[in-house]
Amino acid sequence: MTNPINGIVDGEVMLVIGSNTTETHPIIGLRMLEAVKKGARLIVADPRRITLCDSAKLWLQQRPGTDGALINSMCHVILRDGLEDRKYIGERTENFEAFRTSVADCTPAWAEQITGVPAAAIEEAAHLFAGAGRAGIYYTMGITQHTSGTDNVCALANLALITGNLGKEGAGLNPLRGQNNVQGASDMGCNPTFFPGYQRCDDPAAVKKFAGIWGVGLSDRPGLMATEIPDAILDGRVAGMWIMGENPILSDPNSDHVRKALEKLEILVVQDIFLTETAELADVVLPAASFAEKEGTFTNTERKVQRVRRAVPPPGEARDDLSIINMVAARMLATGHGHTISTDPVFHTVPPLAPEVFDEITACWPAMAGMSYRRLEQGPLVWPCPDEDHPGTPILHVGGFPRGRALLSAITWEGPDELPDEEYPLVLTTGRVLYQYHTGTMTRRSQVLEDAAPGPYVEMNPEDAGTAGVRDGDEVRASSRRGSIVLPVRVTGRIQKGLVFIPFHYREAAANLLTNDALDPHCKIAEAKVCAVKIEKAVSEPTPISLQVT
Ligand SMILES: Nc1nc2c(c(=O)[nH]1)N[C@H]1C(S)=C(S)[C@@H](COP(=O)(O)OP(=O)(O)OC[C@H]3O[C@@H](n4cnc5c(=O)[nH]c(N)nc54)[C@H](O)[C@@H]3O)O[C@H]1N2
Ligand SMILES: Nc1nc2c(c(=O)[nH]1)N[C@H]1C(S)=C(S)[C@@H](COP(=O)(O)OP(=O)(O)OC[C@H]3O[C@@H](n4cnc5c(=O)[nH]c(N)nc54)[C@H](O)[C@@H]3O)O[C@H]1N2
Ligand SMILES: [Mo]
Repeated sequence: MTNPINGIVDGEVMLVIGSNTTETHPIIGLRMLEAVKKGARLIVADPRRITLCDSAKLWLQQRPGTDGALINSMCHVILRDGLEDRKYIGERTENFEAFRTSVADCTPAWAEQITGVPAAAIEEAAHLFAGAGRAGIYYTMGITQHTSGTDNVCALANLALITGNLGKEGAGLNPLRGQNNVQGASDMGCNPTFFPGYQRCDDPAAVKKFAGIWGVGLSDRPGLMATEIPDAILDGRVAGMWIMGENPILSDPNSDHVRKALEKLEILVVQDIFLTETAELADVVLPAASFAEKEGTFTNTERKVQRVRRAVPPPGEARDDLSIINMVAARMLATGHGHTISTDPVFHTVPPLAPEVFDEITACWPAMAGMSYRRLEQGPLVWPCPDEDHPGTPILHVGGFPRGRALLSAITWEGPDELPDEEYPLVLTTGRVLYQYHTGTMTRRSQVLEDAAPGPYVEMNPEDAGTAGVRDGDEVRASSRRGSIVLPVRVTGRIQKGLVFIPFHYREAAANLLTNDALDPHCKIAEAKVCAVKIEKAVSEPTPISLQVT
């Protein structure tokens, strides 16, 4: 997020697009509702009638995968009606003319054809957004999990920029990050293109810097994205994997393909706090400790770095992730396989502990250089925090951008990879419910949560249910080109005609057996939010009659 969570209440207008905030970020959702109570106007753009729609001034119900057209059209209206912030555009952005040309034909009438949102509603949204002194954008997976995910984010950045909403309170461009420490993981370089702190691994200066710090030779070639690995295994480019804290058998699109790939690996190591579906395939399982059983820091969605303290010891043989990595590294050194890891003599005698790792982070990345455990004991700090006296930076881009001027991008809308046809007439979108977390390895162990959200279902519009000849509560078979599952149907007007929704939490009807693994060409995220499916009444298998002769 460019802006802090507490600042949400200072906004005049909020555009929540592709984020079911009250279910997936309930605390942030509460702040949004508080802002509405204080008079802020809320625009929700979501194909489903999510709970936030009840508090919205305007609900744009676009067809899935059409956000690029919707946002470009809002920008078109803003420029057409002269509502843009000319001073901000002139002083702080570049590439305006190319951008203007790119949205010149994106009229509301054109966008209505693509998105299904009435042209008048697009005009109203554009006027509301551009008319506010402080307008914030909040987006999540409804925007990013598409083959056009990167373009969608760039389009939203354009909208924030031409209205001058980056670098001030109660505004900003705010991706709501999913896990407690996913921001920290990105910051630390859990991405094949970057060293820690977004320093590119193909930048010779960065390679030299990190080779110096770590005392090893480093490749300057970006690695593979997680979503590219299944194909790389199947065509022989990857032979071994060490998976920490992920359950891709259930969480990666096109699960059948993922399973085939993982089964082909020469060696699979899985490090998890539970024996997951993925761990069941592993040659070696390393039992890890949970967040409450270890030391360290987490960086939350607003870039706030906070201390995590061990509250209880890990059970049985479980160890915290850092200790496991240290133990494997020590064994590699002891058995002479250590040539690819650090030559730092200290490493051989004293494996790093969480505070030393933190010191290394602050030495590697200028944006955290001013942080220390000592300062964090006094309270959290928000990066960038470049020196010891720096108070941290809750709002990014006040007065300037790291690259100087912000780049407006010319985005042309392209539709999803797989569209409905005669055989698969419906669009499937997948996502979450309040009471379950992803593949359920953690939440499905809680009886309270299971009671609240006990099983899979598919949400379907009454008209589509009529066409398919199914009634609320019936067991149906949902099939795509990649797989099929059986689950009960929930008939509801919450979802638009032509679209069905399945939460991906449930192994007994795993939504990812159906989803499309087509990737965004830039960031390689899979299109989990759109694929073509059909829904039929499930025909129960006849119970086999035993002909045993006694
Ligand atoms: N309870 C709970 N909370 C969670 C999680 C969880 O598993 N359970 N997971 C966490 C994680 S890691 C993440 S990333 C976040 C995800 O948080 P969200 O992105 O909010 O969750 P989703 O349910 O995946 O999808 C959000 C919305 O996108 C809409 N949508 C679908 N297709 C489109 C489209 O084409 N365009 C637009 N604009 N919207 C579309 C859906 O209707 C849905 O309302 O949640 C985090 N919080
Ligand atoms: N169809 C569809 N698929 C999706 C999505 C979608 O919207 N639709 N969303 C995608 C998104 S945004 C996400 S983030 C992914 C999530 O996908 P995953 O990350 O694969 O899902 P989780 O179930 O959260 O798995 C996390 C694992 O980490 C383990 N774990 C927890 N704490 C620790 C720890 O401290 N150490 C270790 N070693 N392990 C730990 C848990 O037991 C669990 O098995 O799913 C993606 N897949
Ligand atoms: Mo996520």
